[in-house]
Amino acid sequence: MMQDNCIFCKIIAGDIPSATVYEDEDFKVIMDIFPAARGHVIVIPKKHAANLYELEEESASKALIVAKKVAKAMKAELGCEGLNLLQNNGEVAGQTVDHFHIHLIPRSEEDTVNVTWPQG
Ligand code: D5M
Repeated sequence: MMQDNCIFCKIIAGDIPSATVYEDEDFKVIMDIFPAARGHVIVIPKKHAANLYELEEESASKALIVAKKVAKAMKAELGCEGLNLLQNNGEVAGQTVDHFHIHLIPRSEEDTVNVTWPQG
């Protein structure tokens, strides 16, 4: 279940510390160490899957349920006006940690987050 040399597996095992904001049997939500905005967190399934392609369907659906639960709490606590969900797959897409995760990035009028999308 745990993948050798996977930093998120080590966090889930408690071998590396993290600032946990939510945890249940299958998921852990932690503060991102390189936040794009104040309150940026990542939703991590406890069972290792490198990316969306490898993720089991049950984990995929639960990941969004957890993301929604945390998003609502973030809106209430941080008072953010909006939120980006970001999920990278593969180095070319910006994935740096090969353990599936969803970024939740709170947004406000004042922030300077640079979320770029391909322009048509
Ligand atoms: O996002 C990987 C994210 O994982 C990136 O925003 C930094 C974050 N990260 C890396 N190591 C840690 C630790 N130890 N704690 C918390 N957050 C961490 P990606 O979509 O793969 O680029």
